[in-house]
Amino acid sequence: MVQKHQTLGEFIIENQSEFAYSSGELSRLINSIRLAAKVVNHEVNKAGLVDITGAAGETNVQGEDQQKLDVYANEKFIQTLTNREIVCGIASEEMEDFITIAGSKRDHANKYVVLMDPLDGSSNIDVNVSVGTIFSIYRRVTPVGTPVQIEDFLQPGNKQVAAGYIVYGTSTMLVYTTGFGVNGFTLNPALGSWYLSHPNMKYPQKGHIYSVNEGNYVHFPQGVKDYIKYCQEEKEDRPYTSRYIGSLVSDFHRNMIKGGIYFYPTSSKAPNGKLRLLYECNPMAFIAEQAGGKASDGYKRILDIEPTELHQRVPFFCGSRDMVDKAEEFMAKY
Ligand code: AHM
Ligand code: MG
Repeated sequence: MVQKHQTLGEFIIENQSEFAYSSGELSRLINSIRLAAKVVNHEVNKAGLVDITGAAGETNVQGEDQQKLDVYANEKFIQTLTNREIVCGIASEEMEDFITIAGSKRDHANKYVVLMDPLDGSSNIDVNVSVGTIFSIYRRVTPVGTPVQIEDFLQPGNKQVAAGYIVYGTSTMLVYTTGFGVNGFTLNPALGSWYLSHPNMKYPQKGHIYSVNEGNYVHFPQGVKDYIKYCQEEKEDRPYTSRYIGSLVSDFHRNMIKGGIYFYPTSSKAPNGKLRLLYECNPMAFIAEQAGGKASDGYKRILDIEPTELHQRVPFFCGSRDMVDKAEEFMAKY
């Protein structure tokens, strides 16, 4: 039974036993993420003021360097996770290489690694449109007590122990899964508390929204072109509605609630697609499956892809099960 006005803190304590290897460490890790998210949210909400205090990359009136929001978000998440001594390594879309966190005792005793896209939807940052943060958590595969290695990060998505996103939208929400369904929490900015507003989120099996950057149409493979034409055809419950924000987190969030498909396919300009497997596709795929949806590269399950490099890109089709099935059907024809 969902308690009225349950906070994220209460929810974490109540559900701790469900977490894999429940030593409380993963709970503390989620706690740190919710803290960093609040700090970043505060800064994102002030983003419009940058215009009057000096643009990113410039010096403001106090003589301080203005930071780009994505760099700021990256620093805040890393700082929070490092200070609280919870993880042994972090990889981020913002950094070329992963970082190793030895801890103050320098014993590399922590067992989780975090991979993240600290501020996704970069083209929307300066124009007051929703952006998001995406995170993905794995248990390390190398022995505790030694520095993390690249193989701790290059694990297939099906090994994730938790994943989530924060959407900085009309309200700020944190949505996450530890493999026992998906729950969404809304921030009350006055109190700084997250409340369980969307318990047990589920994709409608069938949706009516398709989200893709159609400006790239001429560069898409034939299967994608045909699927787009199918979405636009006047037949049965079609044409579908087209909605594309250009922030994966926001497009995904809307589609999960209303029913829809998001896709960023390969194109002649981007032969592997644009989105990153480790920071964007795997966490979103884990959440999608936990919400009864589906995530594919057009042919096979995203979560089963064996990663070969940190910044690997893959085509991404994600959303209501029936819609992703249909898109795969079109892809399989070529
Ligand atoms: P980013 O990590 O540089 O922000 O890129 C990822 C974003 C997604 O959030 C979004 O869905 C997509 O890129 C939009 O790309 P495009 O402008 O090519 O449609
Ligand atoms: Mg991104």
